[in-house]
Amino acid sequence: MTTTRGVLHRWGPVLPLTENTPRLTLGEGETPLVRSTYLERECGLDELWFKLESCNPTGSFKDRGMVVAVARAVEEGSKAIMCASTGNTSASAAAYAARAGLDCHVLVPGGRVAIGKLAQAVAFGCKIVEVDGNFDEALNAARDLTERHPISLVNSVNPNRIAGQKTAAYEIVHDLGDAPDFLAIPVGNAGNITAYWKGFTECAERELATLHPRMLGFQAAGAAPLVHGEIVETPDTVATAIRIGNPASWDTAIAARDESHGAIEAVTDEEILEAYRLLARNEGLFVEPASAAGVAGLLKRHRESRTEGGRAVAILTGNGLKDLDTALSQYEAQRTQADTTVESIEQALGL
Ligand code: AN7
Repeated sequence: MTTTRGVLHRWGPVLPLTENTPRLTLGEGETPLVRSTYLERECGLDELWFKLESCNPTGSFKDRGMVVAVARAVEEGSKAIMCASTGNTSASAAAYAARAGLDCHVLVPGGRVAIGKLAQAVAFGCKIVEVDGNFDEALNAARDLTERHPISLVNSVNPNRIAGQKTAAYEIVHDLGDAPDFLAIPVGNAGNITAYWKGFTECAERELATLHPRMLGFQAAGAAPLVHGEIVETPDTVATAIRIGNPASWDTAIAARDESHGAIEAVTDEEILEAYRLLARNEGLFVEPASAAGVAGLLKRHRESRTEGGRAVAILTGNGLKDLDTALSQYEAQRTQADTTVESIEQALGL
């Protein structure tokens, strides 16, 4: 039996599909929208909801767009796909390529991809090239390579990716009964903020929603080109997923900010890691560092007395299991050893 879940099945009418597009799926989309029990107050909001994009098949939001991009590549007769990636795009591309029987080539910045994401790409059997450069340089190379060879580029410069990712906005509107007042989202290559704004705009046009959310995008302080209005040549942040200095969707991200009367702001690595710990410890939500940037931004705005209540949705873009090095470096102090006697364990636990 084939599954009846998935982005193409549920959102086909709003996607660029034809009757010949294979209905590819790994069960992506329809991710939970979960109300905050703690951070809502800390952020000065009437309601805070988390969209758990970490629940997608490869553990990040990338699957929503990748399923559309790969299905269209198959339809067009493509035999291979390529992407540059800070990790999650490569994991997703590799999974859907494996599913569809395509070759997959990924270019990643050497030494700067979280180990879980690399492990996924390895498991799905794609060809991985670790380039001696950052994401932006790898994306330039991928653009050149896919012009020279019959390989489909599946970065978010491919409009099918944006189309697939916009379905998350439709799901939020469906689940809440309207658009929220604010959408908090981490920003790297800026495809996702572009996609959500497209989705919310369409929902308003189709009269599924009565309002447009204010888009609040957050970049890491060491990789904040959209905040400063200039390319960052050597981006750096603990949130390696968003270590991007020259976002491909620059103009559409700025348009989303301005049309929605929103903002794109920077959060420091310390602020990101604080939100990362609070999400896990106080909400039971283990996300990767980049995914905590949106929540870090909401916390910061409240501390600076720049919030006004209302209903917000924070997009938790990727799973904490992807970046175990960061997790273990944050939590080491809570681990103790004991032998197997009750007394020893009581002592270790302080009982
Ligand atoms: C967890 O995988 O760019 O602003 O190559 O993995 O749409 O780029 C990942 C980005 C946020 C930023 N959260 O989204 C890649 C890549 C997580 C991410 C972002 C990414 P965009």
